[in-house]
Amino acid sequence: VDITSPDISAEGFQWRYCPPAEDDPEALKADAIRHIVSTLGSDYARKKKYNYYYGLALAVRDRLVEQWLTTQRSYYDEEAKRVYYLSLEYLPGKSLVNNLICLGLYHAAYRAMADFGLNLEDLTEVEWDAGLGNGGLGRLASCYLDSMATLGVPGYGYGIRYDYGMFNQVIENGAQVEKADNWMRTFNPWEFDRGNSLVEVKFGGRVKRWVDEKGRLRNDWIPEDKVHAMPCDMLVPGYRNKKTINMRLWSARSDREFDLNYFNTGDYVGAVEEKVRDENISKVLYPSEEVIQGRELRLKQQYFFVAASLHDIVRRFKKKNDDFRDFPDKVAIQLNDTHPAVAVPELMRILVDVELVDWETAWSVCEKTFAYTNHTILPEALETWSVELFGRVLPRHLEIIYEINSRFLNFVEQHYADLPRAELDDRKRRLSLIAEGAEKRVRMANLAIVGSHSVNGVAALHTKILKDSVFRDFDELYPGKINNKTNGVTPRRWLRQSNPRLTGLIGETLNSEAFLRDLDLIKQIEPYADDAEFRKRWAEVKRANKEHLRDYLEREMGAIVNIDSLFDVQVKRIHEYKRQLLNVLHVVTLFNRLIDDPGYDMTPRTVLFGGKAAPGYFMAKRIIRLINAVASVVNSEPRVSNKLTVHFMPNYRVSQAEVVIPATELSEQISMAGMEASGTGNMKFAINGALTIGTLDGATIEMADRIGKENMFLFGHTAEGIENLKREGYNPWQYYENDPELRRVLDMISGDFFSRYEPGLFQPLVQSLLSGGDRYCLLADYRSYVDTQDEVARLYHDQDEWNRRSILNTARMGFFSSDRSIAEYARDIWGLQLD
Ligand code: T68
Repeated sequence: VDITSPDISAEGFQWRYCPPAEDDPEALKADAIRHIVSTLGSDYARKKKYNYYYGLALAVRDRLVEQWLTTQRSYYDEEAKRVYYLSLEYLPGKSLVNNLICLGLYHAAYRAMADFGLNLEDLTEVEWDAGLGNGGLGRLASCYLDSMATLGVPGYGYGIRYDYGMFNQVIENGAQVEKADNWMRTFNPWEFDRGNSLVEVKFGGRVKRWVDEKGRLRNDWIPEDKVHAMPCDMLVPGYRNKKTINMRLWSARSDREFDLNYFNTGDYVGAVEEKVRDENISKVLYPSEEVIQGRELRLKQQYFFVAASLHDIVRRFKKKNDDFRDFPDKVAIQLNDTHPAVAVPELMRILVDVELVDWETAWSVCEKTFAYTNHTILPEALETWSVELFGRVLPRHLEIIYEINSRFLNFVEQHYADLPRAELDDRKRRLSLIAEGAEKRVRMANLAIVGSHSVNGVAALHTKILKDSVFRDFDELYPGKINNKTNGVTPRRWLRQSNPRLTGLIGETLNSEAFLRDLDLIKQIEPYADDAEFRKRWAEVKRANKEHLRDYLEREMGAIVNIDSLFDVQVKRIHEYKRQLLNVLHVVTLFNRLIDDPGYDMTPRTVLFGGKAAPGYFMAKRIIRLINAVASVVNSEPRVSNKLTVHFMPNYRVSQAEVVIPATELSEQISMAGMEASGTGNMKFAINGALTIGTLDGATIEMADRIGKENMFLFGHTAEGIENLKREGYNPWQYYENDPELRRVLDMISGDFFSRYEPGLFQPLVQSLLSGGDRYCLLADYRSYVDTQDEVARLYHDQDEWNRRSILNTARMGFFSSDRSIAEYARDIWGLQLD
């Protein structure tokens, strides 16, 4: 490879502007070959991608392990305060390139593979995306681990090693079909299974109460079932800082193998069946974002990983400590949403029942240790469990929750002693950890709030909504407890790895790669927005990324797109509140304009959609069908060809995002204001130079504060505007009747223009917008959206100005690095001093 070549290829930039550090291709080559032979038992003479991917990955892993050991030893010796991130979901995606970059080995590996006649980027096709999460919440957890490692925070991620992660989405006849994600079928080189450090987790049974020899009342949990949790560690390196932390995922292992009774009674098959049932706990990720179904297996998953993790945390604490009052000085536990909230009663159980700490002390330890992050205000996503089910699975924890609640309600009673009785009772009803009603339910959010010293939202608007409405009573009771930590994304993956060309251009211009660890430095490219030569190179990078995506689309789905068209992209989970349907209404509007007036001077557009629908979410699945139906009509209509094409990209996932985002020119962030807690895709696009068309929602608002409204395309009602609209009695029909362009689009969709062979197919969608009341106010924002899209189209004609704004977008995104988020968590919530 000619490293001086002025080419625009990804590698060209990487060679020149990301100076190699530990550049040693020869050592890597030797280690890769050794692993191909000794670990895989394969022949290195056969230049199979498969062998070389694994050989290289294992060679990299050797280096990671070494860093990890030194890092952990030093945290142990320093008795550093540990930060535990408890999350039911992670979305690391692929690891090879990330790990090479973080270790400073990318060039060495590239050259090593080139010497073997292989291309490093091709090898990564062999790697499976680790998709152990649904969407934003899981990907945020992975960005945060990356930032903790990079900032030197002694962090650990705890979660579940699902055998089946997020399903693979295939599109058959325009509809989503789910296929199992069998990621464990092939050997995972990034994982260390620790079969000899199993942790026992109990379920069910009863509580035995007795008085011990010292006269103390004791509560012992006599479980009905036990399952073993096996730790699987995946290492997470920091960026070129020699630090590595880990993500410890638990896998369920039956302990029945050791239960000879079953075999003695001769019921061999019965014994194996029960063993399988136990191991089901970590079998599959629940694929629904934002909607919680109260399934017993889900509660077992939550408790399973919480119990195993707390056991591990307490064990680590006890190695150097014997007084639990010191626990909060040594341990911080962040709860990623309420999914791990059962950690609160579990730590109480360990302290009170097992370690015999008195209740008050134990409770104060809990409060100081835990902190809770909320990710949603959707009412259907606020987790509750029926008391009956909870008590059956976790009898002792239910008792503890009742005790916490009774003490808490006493405190409320005293705190509001001056309030009239009826008002006080109302307040207590709202604050209670138990919702009364036909069926009593445990409110996990209330439990998490009461058991934590910090409750945070994930963007300023979201936090304000938590304080003013969803958790208002708690905000009054505990002033200051609810705080904001605006989300961020890691520039290592979302700039350096996904967009090497842009990274190269910025690196060359600033003559440094320091912006990858301090993203604020990226503002130094701002003056170049007015430099015509720089703008030209900026545009060349975008074009090369578009070509890369074009090739990907052609290869993966046979799609043909016009490289000169505006790449307009909406990729995220399919949900009504995210309003993919509004985007479709715009597409059909453009289609009509082109059909009516073949001479219509339209900016050519390629509209791309991607995202998974929860398998049981009827409306979301119907939206996918509509997108595909519209795509097939639009793409086969000669009168619009070359001006408008639409594609649904199947199986959106981390590795696909890495291809799509750098090639995007227009980022669609069009949720109904007040609904998207933060969004993180919005940040990834803007960092990569896309302009945003969006509502004033989530973190998009804070992006606008920094990028400048004039450099974005903002439209629609604000959160306050939506509130007013609904208060005054929102009537979608009014928009239908008064806007002919809108009416025509809705009539086409309900009138089977896109469903000729399946009459009525899309009526539920139109009905939800009209007779259904349009819960997410698409019609109220339609006109403003379409007009703003027209502005987008006009600006695209002025490529110079477009590129200038694109540069300003990137330059002003420094705040949205997850390093900044993690530094804030460390300072305000975890009580850590960072150097
Ligand atoms: C997302 N939430 C928010 N939830 O929607 C998004 N939920 O605005 C925010 O940027 C992101 O979190 C990070 O803060 C989710 O992704 C889930 O995935 C989920 C999964 C299971 C149950 C409920």
